[in-house]
Amino acid sequence: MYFGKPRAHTDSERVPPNQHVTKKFPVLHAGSVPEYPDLNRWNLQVYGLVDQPLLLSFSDLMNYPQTTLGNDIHCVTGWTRLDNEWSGIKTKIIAEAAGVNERARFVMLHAEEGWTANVAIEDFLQDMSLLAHSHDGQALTPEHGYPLRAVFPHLYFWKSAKWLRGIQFTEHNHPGFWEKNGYHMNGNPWEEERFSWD
Ligand SMILES: Nc1nc2c(c(=O)[nH]1)N[C@H]1C(S)=C(S)[C@@H](COP(=O)(O)O)O[C@H]1N2
Ligand SMILES: [Mo]
Repeated sequence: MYFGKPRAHTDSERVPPNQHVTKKFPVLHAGSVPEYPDLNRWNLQVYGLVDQPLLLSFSDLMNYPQTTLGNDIHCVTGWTRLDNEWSGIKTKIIAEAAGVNERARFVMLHAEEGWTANVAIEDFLQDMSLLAHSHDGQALTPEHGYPLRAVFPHLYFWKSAKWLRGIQFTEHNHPGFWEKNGYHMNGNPWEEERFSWD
């Protein structure tokens, strides 16, 4: 037997149960990849239980303080991609700008083609949660959500809506697209909240 090989240093404590690490960046979504020939016609709507609904252009967003954060992506289908770098605006900055009402307990993320994902307000406001326009130093590619996607590092990646167009603050928890199809309302990878019956 050969004992000389040092034990591999792993990132296993960063990998949630039943996930495997990949270096690839798979593309996963329902529907088609939207095209934006003119970014001036893109906007982001912030509405629902807020004092000041917002209609933000891309340059409005870029005028908010910018943050770059590292995180790990955990897809519910089983892959984990470590050490992603995202740049964008912290979600809590947008929530503050809109003056979120204290009755708001949930957030519905609205993407192109009516795709939605729901998150609890604590998850939305978490310090690491971002509205990201860049990944690993480059503008998002069309497949990965150009021009703007949500990033919730502590939840399964399906909650991280690509092609984000609306943020709606609500009192009650409504299921989004995958949640209506059996995915979990919360989606915490450390608790393996994959499906509604988990
Ligand atoms: N608008 C939109 N966002 C979406 C989805 C989608 O179908 N539509 N799929 C989600 C799922 S299931 C995953 S795993 C991630 C995949 O992101 P990626 O393609 O950048 O890896 O996007 C999430 N965001
Ligand atoms: Mo996914």
